[in-house]
Parts: sequence; C-alpha cells; structure tokens
Amino acid sequence: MTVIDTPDVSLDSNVGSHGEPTTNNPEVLAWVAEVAELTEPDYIHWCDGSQEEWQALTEELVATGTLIPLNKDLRPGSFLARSHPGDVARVEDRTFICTENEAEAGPTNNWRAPADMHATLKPLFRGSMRGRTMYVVPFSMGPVGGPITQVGIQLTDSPYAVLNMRIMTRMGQAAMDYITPGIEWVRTVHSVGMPLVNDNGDVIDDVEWPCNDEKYICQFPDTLEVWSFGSGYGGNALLSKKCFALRIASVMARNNGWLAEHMLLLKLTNPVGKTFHIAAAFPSACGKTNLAMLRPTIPGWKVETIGDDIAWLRPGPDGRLRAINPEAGFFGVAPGTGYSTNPVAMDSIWGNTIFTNVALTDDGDVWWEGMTDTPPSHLIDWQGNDWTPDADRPAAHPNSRFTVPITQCPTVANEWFESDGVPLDAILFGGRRATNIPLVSESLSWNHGVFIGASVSSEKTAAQEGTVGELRRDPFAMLPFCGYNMADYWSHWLSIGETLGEHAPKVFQVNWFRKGDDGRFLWPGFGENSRVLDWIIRRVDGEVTGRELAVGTVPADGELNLDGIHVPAADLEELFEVDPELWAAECDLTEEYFAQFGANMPEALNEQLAALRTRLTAV
Ligand code: GTP
Ligand code: SPV
Ligand code: MN
Repeated sequence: MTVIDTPDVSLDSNVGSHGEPTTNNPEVLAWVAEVAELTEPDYIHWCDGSQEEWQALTEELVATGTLIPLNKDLRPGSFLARSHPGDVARVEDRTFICTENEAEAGPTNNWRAPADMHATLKPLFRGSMRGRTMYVVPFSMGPVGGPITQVGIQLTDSPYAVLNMRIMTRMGQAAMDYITPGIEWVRTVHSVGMPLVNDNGDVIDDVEWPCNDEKYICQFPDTLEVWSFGSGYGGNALLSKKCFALRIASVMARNNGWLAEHMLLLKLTNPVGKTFHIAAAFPSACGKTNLAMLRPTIPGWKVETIGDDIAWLRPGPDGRLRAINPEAGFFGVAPGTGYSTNPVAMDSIWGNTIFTNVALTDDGDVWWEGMTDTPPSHLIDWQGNDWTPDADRPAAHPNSRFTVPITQCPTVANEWFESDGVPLDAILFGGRRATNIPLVSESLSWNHGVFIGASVSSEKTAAQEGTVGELRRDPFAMLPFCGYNMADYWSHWLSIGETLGEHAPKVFQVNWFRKGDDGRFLWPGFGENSRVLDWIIRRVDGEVTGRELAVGTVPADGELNLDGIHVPAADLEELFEVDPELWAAECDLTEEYFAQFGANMPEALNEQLAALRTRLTAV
C-alpha cells in the first residue's frame, strides 16, 4: 500500500456522498431514515471507502484535535488518538444479549428482553447525534459475495470509528452494492452519546474524545441488530468486530451449522513443503496476534498469517472444517510488541496506522512499554502529560492498540484474499495460567477437546474493564463474546464434531504463561512457540507418539525440538507437571462452573469430567 501525501481535501469537496444515498435498497433507506429521525444528526454522510474519504476524515480529525498526525518521515500516514481516560477497554458489565427469554442468553451473559432494552435505549439515542454527522458505513466480513462472508452496515457519529472500520473491514461501495433486497445484512447503530446541541437548543463545545458515562453495548440476535451507546473505544465502537463477528455471528452460526470464533488463523509450511492450517482460541490479550505473526526460531518452518482475532469456521464440501478471517485489519495490543517479541507486527505498522492510547515521542513517533528495552528519556504519555522513565506509571495504557491493514503484514498468506477458507488441521485452546496447565497437550478425542475448551480459565488482562490478573473461566475464549447460552454453544461444538467425524481437526491445549515459584515464565514464548507448533504438526502427521497423561497427550522425551535453546531440565519438567491433587481441585471448580448451566449442560461434557477424574486417580 502506498502512502498518499496530504492534499487539501475538505469534507465539503466531492468525497463520499453527503446527502445523497449510495443505494436504492428500500430496506437500507428506510432504516437510515428511521435512525436519523431518532438521533437527529445535522448531516448524513454515505461512506464510499475511498482514499479521498480517508484523507478528508483524517484531516478533519486532525483539525479538531482527535488525531495527532505522526512524523511523516518516521511513521507516514499515521495518527495517534488519545481516548477519554474512562473509555479505554471493552465494558463487559454494560454488554447485553437481548433475547425474548433469559435462558437463551444463558447464565454467563447480561440479559434484557428486546422490548425493555429498546425502551431504555430510545431516550438515550433520541437527539444523540445533534450537531454531528451520521456516517453510513457499509462493510463486508470476508471477500464480498464469498460463501462464508456476511455483510452489515454501521451507522455512527464517530469519524474515528469510521476510519478504524475502513481498516478493520472491507468497507465501502462494493459492500453497499452487494446489500440488495433478499441479501441478509446486520444492522448496527453506534453513538458516542454526546450531542453538540442539548434539549434546550444550547450549543455544546465538542471535545477530542466524546463519550458518555452511561454505556450500553446491546446485541439483538433475533433481529440481527447491534445498538452501542456511550463509548468510542475498540470492541465497544467498531461494531463489525466483537458485536457482529462474534456475538451476532455465533447465533447465525448455530442456526446454520457453522462456528464464529475468537481465534487466530495461521498457515504453516514444514521443512518438506507440506502446508497445514491452525486456528487458536486464546482470551483477550493472551497471545493471538503474536502467534498469528510468529517468526519460527527452528529452521525450515514458515508461518504465514491469515487472521489474528476472529475466525469463521464451516464444514466444507470436502467434509473438512474450513475457516476464513472475516476481518481486514489488526486491532492489536501495543504494549509488549517490539522487535524482540513480534518483529512482524513491528514491520506491519510502518505507516498507515492509527495508534490509540500509546505514548508520543519528542520527534513525533510512538512508544509503548516493551517496544524497546529502554524508554526514551522524555515522552508525552497516553493522557497527554509529560513522562520520564522515573515516573511510576506506564507511558502507554496497558490496553493501547494499533489499527493496521492486514495487507501491510509481511507474512500475510495468499489464502486471506480467498473466500473459500482454509481446511483446518488443528485447533488450539489456550489461556494465561501460571500453574497446572502444561505447555502443550493433545486432547484424547473431539469431545475431550470440547471439554478442554469449555473448562479454560485464564488470568484477566487489560483488554476489559476490571481487575487484571484475577483467574476466571473463559470457555473457548468466548465468555464475553458468545451471543447465546454457553452450554448450548458447547452442544453445537459437539454436534459439529459429529458432522465432521474422521475429518475433524485435532484439538490441543497450550499455555505459554506457566511460571516458576520465583514468578518468572518457564517458557521463553514468542518465536520459540514454533517448537510447540512443530510438535503439534508432527502429531497431526502421525510422526510422533507422545506420552499420555491424565489430562492429555504431551511430548514424549526428546519429541519437543529444543535444539539451540537452553531450557533447564527442572523447568521442562515443571512445564509438563500434572499434580493430581491440584488437578482434583481444578475438577471440583469445573464441576461447580458447569453446574450453573443446569439442564442445558451437555451430558457428554459431564462424562468427560468424570473420565478425567478417573484418569487422575489412576496415576
Ligand atoms: P486481543 O487483541 O485482546 O484479543 O489479544 P491477543 O490474544 O491477540 O494478544 P496479543 O498477541 O496481542 O498478546 C497480548 C500480550 O501478551 C502482549 O503484551 C504480548 O507481548 C504477550 N504475549 C504474547 N505471546 C506471548 C508469549 O508467548 N509469552 C509471553 N510471556 N507473553 C506473550
Ligand atoms: C479483545 O478484547 O479481545 C480485542 C480488543 O480484540 S476489542 O476490539 O476491544 O474487543
Ligand atoms: Mn480479541
């Protein structure tokens, strides 16, 4: 992608379409009119996704101070945004699944009846876009018209969201042209909830990051709708992402025999040129982007990136499970990303990138903890204040992010551009666990794999509001993202396994985050994770046998390639240690966790738990 220098294009010029709709689909026209009548924007801008539109919007946001242009020589075409300090992450306690019955949403989701929620939202959205422009943002999740692709439109009063949507999705006229009568599409509405004219007609000054203390992130799966109010940040505001591609899509998937998952997707080529495809579900900020961009440290292997956050999986005509990444960009965690950990990400963000809540250097570039070993001697921190290394607070917010097109990723796989998806060879479940969970283990069957996915727990991160480090259950890394009853979701996974039969991918559990008593990570992680992928692929290929433990099959002595690194023998042993007592306690907690699902709980998973207990007592 080339960087286009900043010519003088203002929003008044012939960019996108301002008043004039870019579709004659009566359903779209009626819906846009209805939302405009409710929210009362000054103007409606129909986005065409063009470079000129990008140019005009970034210029406007630079003028208002929402975007800070970065040094063109160091980070061309790139911008920094600083959010309101209270609007820095997804707000799970303000996220609702709105279905007729509470049981459909299940015990792990916040639930409201659709009519109730609409009654709550109506007064909030009434006049909420006064003084602002409402952008009509058509987008395609997957190549337009592909067999796994879905389409949607976001209405938003946030030009920052529009710019991010243009990176994160295939946004623009091609998507709008595809949305013709008879095509199913998802309706999403977003307002930052800060009108510029109040009910008395008084004009209010705009701020750099408008948002509202009151936030609602509401999914209506029955009507394929999302309504999001009060936040401009990430998964709260880029409604294609978690709201549509996971919460709404998981329900579409259940109804139509496919799966919408919080998974990275990668293509692996082994030393003899054979290719494999792996999907991996890790909770937020637990290593998906890093694994998707892995640079192998063992010779002969090649990793190419297909996706880093979301995968849609569907049994294909050949009977295998095929997967696409429905997104077109990365919304990646900045802290911890550096040349020593993720050089591919560093090379992706050379330009054309929006940074949110990172620190600004004196020469107009960006910095965050972990980008380099030593920080610059002076920075402007994520809140706009002077910062020096002796400050007792981080310069970048722990959930600061970069938004960048996937096409800038030097390892992007050709398969990303294709619409049929890749056949999966292995599915990985992971989490951030200081104890108990081995570095890698293979499930004993599909159903055991579903049990492993269902019982994942992980330490909380900065990706959501709340206490970092607290251990919580995050089944399939989908706790905040499953649009229906989690136990029914597990049943769906079990039934997909039946459909796939012998074609089902093998299922593994991994954990890069096990710690020694002294608190240090036992496994070097990052590029060295290629050693684990190597073992996984050799299991898929039947080249190695492993050794069976109560919790699954782990590498037998010598099977894990450790050439060229030194992992002390004691650490290696600890990485695979399964303490029967600690695991018995883990089983008790799993039983307690499963109990809340009552009659919805699939019997096959209770059986897996019982079988695990039996295996644990047999050792
Ligand atoms: P979301 O975008 O929130 O879904 O996160 P993600 O799952 O893509 O996580 P990401 O790859 O951005 O990693 C989050 C944090 O974990 C970063 O600070 C990484 O540096 C760190 N991390 C990733 N992989 C490893 C690893 O193998 N070992 C260790 N110790 N840390 C890792
Ligand atoms: C996550 O939290 O899993 C993310 C970031 O990928 S957000 O878009 O905010 O959901
Ligand atoms: Mn994520």
